[in-house]
Amino acid sequence: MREHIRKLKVELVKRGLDAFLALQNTRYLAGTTAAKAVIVPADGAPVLICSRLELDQAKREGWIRDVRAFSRWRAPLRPGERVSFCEPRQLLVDCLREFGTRAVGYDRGGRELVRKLRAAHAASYRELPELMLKLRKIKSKEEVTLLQRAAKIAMNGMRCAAESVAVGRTELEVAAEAEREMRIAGSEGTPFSTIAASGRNSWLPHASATRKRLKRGELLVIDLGAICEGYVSDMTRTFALSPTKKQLKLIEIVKRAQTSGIARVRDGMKVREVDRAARAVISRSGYAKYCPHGMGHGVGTEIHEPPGLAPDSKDILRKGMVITVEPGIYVPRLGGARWEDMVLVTKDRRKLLTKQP
Ligand SMILES: [Mn+2]
Repeated sequence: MREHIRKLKVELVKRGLDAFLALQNTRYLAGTTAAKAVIVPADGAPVLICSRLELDQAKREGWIRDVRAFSRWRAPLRPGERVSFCEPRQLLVDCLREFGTRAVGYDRGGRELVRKLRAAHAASYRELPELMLKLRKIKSKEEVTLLQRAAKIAMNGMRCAAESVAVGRTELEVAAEAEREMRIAGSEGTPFSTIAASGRNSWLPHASATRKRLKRGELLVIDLGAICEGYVSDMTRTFALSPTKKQLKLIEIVKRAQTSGIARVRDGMKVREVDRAARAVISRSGYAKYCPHGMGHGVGTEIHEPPGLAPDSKDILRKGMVITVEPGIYVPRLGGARWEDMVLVTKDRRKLLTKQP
């Protein structure tokens, strides 16, 4: 995915910057979690900065060839091991000087560091938190493949969770069954704490699993995801244990809302139209006041990425975006219900990466 660096270089030239300092989007640019920082010159080869501890990992996993390691203290080195004994900041300054940079962009979180860099290397530094997010919104073929793999694993996890749902089991047991399956299927971890929220927990949209046992007459929201080479998936289903008609109705509404939202997903569509279409179904059924969140979000190396699906979204869906559509209704005492799938925007419409069972 060296094309991530190519894409960034194009943006740098457009904005008249001669380098970008990434402190947050390091995995996206370098292909490894070992990078502490990545410097991408508009013209020239990128540099990966890492601690000595992670030098081998950075070289093995990443695609950036120029890897520079730091160690804050002096220590004996292995034959051939090249390490600068200094603060990481010093390595950054050396690189910026080497490139002769005069206009540097950087991503979120670098303010304090940049204040110090500025004192050591005079240049104009511009915080550009949106730049990397903008690049990340459109997924490459390779990224889609990884997201698809993560999505498939999530579907398997969900199937296992569904099979383990029974009165008397704890939420944690159900979550564990799903996670075990996903681990064995190749997931590197979970992008968030697996949610298995039953009864009174089900109407808390972000409750995670507890030791609470599942009981009759409860709704159970299971929200889970997998990670494949850093790319994550996200999927939610709602189960019912001897439900009332009203509870079943709740599930039916979120499913219908989701179908309505997904039907709007295509290249060129306003993101807020997808939100509106899903939300309208909930409003028509009288549950608008129990619907506190957006109808979905982008997914990539992070679980929540732009574009966010909300009534005030400014984004337009573009081919290559991967989003979730996840209407939810949370009614105290009755129960919570949410239905979530991942959708890829394609040239002609859409493709579901997770599917309705
Ligand atoms: Mn989600």
